Amino acid sequence: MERFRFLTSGESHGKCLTAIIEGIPAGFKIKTSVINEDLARRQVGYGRGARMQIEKDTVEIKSGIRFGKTTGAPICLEVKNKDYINWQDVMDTEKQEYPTEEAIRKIEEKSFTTVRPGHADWAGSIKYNFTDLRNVLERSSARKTAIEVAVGSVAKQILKEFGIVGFSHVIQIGNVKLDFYPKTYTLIKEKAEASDVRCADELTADRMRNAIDEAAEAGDTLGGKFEVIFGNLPIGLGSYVHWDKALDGRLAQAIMSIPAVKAVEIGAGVDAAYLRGSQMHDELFVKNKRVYRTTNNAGGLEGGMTNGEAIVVKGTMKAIPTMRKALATIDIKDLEPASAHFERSDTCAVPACAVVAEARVAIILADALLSKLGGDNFEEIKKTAERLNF
Ligand code: EPS
Repeated sequence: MERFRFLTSGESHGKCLTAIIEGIPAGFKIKTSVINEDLARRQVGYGRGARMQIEKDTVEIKSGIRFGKTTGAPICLEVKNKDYINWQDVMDTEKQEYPTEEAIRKIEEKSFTTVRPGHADWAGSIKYNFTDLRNVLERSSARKTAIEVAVGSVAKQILKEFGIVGFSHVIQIGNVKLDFYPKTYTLIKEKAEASDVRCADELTADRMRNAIDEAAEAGDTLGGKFEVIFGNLPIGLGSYVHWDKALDGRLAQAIMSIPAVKAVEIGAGVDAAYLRGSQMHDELFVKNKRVYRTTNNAGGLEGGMTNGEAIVVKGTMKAIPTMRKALATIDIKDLEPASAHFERSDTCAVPACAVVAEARVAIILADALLSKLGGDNFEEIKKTAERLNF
């Protein structure tokens, strides 16, 4: 990341999740209420577990913003974990010399040694030399995506100043696929936003909910596919000159590293294998000196650069590995066969994952845009954008 850098910290049941964003120029309007709307969007979703009833994620901006505008200083964001109140003894950051019997009981109750297949438990315990898998669970949990959505919301507010907007929607849950797409992006966005499975077709959404119910009843979990689309991008973000500057590669990394994501596609994606060159490539036409295309199989990216079409990225999320139906596994304390750990979980988190992916795409795009435009303050950057006809 050249311009929009950030780090997060925080455990799933710790006090809070925190992010520090660095590189944001001065003078950008950032609204807390807009960040909170995005946080709420991540929490919605048919099939989510009991934790979402406990949390009502809201952000506190701790620094870097004064009277609603960025100052050019690092921005610190915090989302408190409401559930922490129930975990204070277990997640204590100090060594308790004389913990109460009650505290010892709670710590023991929450420690576990039976690996969840598909989660970070096994490799994490070996890598960090843990005997209590709680240490792996706490940071590997997808809970941390809450603060990432807050960071993404800052990125989206910056992009919006340049007319760049995007959305996400769910195109598959389990074996239920969205076959009927509303005609325009505006319609897809509106319908997905109103749906608790983020699906733009009501009948498909019903079938998705049924699939989630069936999986829940069986103590099982479901994965699926989502799509993120951003439009109105200037041509030439990213580059072909080095592999780490290719915007398609950067977007793939950003989506692939979301917990439980197993595949990323851009434009035609895996279907590109079946398409001949004459079918795959988006021909260019011109009318009144305006260049246009009638297809977008490239998903808005050619040669690792934006080409002026909408960016279309798909992600595939596997079914959540924390599940009621216990899978065969091992116990790390004696390497004996065991049943996997389960406390509570989501049956399906694909709608939430779509919102997280939207945030990740926004962060990469904001970084690419700010890197291209340079400058230290909003007025300066806006002038450059106008000069370049963005
Ligand atoms: C999550 C919070 C977690 C899980 C989920 C994501 O809450 P808890 O562990 O307290 O139930 O609901 O994380 C996972 C399922 C996982 O496997 O990491 C959240 O806020 O998104």
